[in-house]
Amino acid sequence: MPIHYGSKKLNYITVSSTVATQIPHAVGAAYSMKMEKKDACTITYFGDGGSSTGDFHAGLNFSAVMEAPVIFFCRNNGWAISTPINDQLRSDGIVVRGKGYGIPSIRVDGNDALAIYSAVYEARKMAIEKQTPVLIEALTYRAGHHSTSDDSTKYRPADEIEWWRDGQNPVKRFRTWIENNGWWSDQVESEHRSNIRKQLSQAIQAAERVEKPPVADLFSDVYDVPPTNLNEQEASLREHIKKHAQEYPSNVAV
Ligand SMILES: Cc1ncc(C[n+]2csc(CCOP(=O)(O)OP(=O)(O)O)c2C)c(N)n1
Repeated sequence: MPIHYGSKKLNYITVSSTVATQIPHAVGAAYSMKMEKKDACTITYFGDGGSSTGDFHAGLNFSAVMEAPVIFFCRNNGWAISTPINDQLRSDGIVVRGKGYGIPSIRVDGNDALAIYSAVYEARKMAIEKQTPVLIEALTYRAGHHSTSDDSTKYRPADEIEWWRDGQNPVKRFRTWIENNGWWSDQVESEHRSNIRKQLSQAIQAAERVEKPPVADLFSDVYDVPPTNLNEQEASLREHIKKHAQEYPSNVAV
């Protein structure tokens, strides 16, 4: 999916759509860093919905007992798609759950960029120096829909969304702060925006010039020996492409 990017170079692991599976992964990776005595920790992000899964509890307990240097970053935005937080838990948010497992835990204003920066900075220091997991609960609100197939006005009032989107907007708040400190102005912003727009349009043009990958790539990279149903699907797709060759680029059938 579009947000499932990753980068080996930047130590950024792709998440999967299965909610919260990244939590035990992060704990395992942190535990291996501990065993290798690396000067590093892992950080994993999830929503309040993620904290309602078994993987969350298993991950927190394992990390506490094994003293793994991992930061659990929970964005509590009040909603797991259309399920409000009150239908998910009766504890005082997520932060108390960390304490229950014996993990240093902190709650921060999730719409305050500087508060988030200093919480994560301190958590990283603590995780590495003290070899401990740390939980951060960022209190915020999901001002957008959950996804393009969700219409959140069906289950919450539009003026509530507007109140958060406008006055509590974290970008707006941070902008006010840098503007008041003399580091930003309308002129700087307009230059910045036109620069970024130029970079984006160049990147889009470059991406559009890249040839589509060959069909074979759809069927490789998962199985060592592809099962018969996959072979049948590949044969059927190739038959379809042959029949409608004019609709596909010439390299696609490779
Ligand atoms: C294990 C699992 N159960 C259910 C789903 C369906 N699902 C997709 S997103 C989601 C809610 C996630 O909540 P949260 O992380 O709070 O995301 P937000 O609504 O804030 O974007 C659910 C239940 C899933 N993808 N994986």
